[in-house]
Amino acid sequence: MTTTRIDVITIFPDYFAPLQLSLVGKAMTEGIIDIRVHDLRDHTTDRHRSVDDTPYGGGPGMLMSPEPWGMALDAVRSAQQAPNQRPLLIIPTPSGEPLTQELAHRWAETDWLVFACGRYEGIDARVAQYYGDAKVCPDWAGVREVSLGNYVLAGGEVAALVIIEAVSRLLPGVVSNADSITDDSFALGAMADLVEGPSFTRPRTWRGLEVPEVLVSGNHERIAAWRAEQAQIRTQSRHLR
Ligand code: JCH
Repeated sequence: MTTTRIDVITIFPDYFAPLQLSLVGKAMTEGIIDIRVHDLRDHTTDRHRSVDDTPYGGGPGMLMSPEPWGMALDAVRSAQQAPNQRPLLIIPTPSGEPLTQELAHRWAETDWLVFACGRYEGIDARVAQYYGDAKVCPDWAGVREVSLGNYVLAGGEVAALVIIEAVSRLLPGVVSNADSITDDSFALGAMADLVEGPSFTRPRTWRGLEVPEVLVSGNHERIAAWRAEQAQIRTQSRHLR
């Protein structure tokens, strides 16, 4: 078993405290993942430890300067003992490729992920350009600019947390075997165009509401057919497909 290495660069390292909890925290304790969080400001050179500047061409807000990012990313890359490993740089941004379960599966197969979490209005575009150029950066596996959806967050930290959680639960040994079988045979193929219907546990009657009779019938063919039908109904009512 090879440990998945994840580096996170941010001006808010405290954002990543919840990674110690629950599923991801346990995976770290067990050595399945190794997450290191770095403060971008440790890679500034000026007295005020500044990381932002005004955008060329004008416009509202500030951008993150490329210099601290270059220093921080190079430091993360060269700190790794295994020089044959190449990190994949993931940059959350509202203009990126939408995160999907397929991407989560692909990145769960990757042994080293580096997250660059921007703030303000994002990071100077040359950072993605530079680390994505295999001619200039042959010791990197490339750059992926990723979006969680069409809404604007205050920075890349929450997006990185979401991606880390989606990837971590796919690593061998993180969730129970029964769960991972469901995920592999069902979620990957089906999730793109079908959501699950409702599910129920005890008690059979709760505040006057009954669990559908079919689910307690013991007839597994009827149950499967009912679930497929409910999935269709919910998928259509949510304006998917
Ligand atoms: C981010 C911001 C105004 C960016 C800074 C870095 C990702 N799906 C998703 N929504 N929002 C993000 C995201 C990721 C990284 C950063 N911001 C804030 C604010 C902008 O206008 C161009 C861009 C937001």
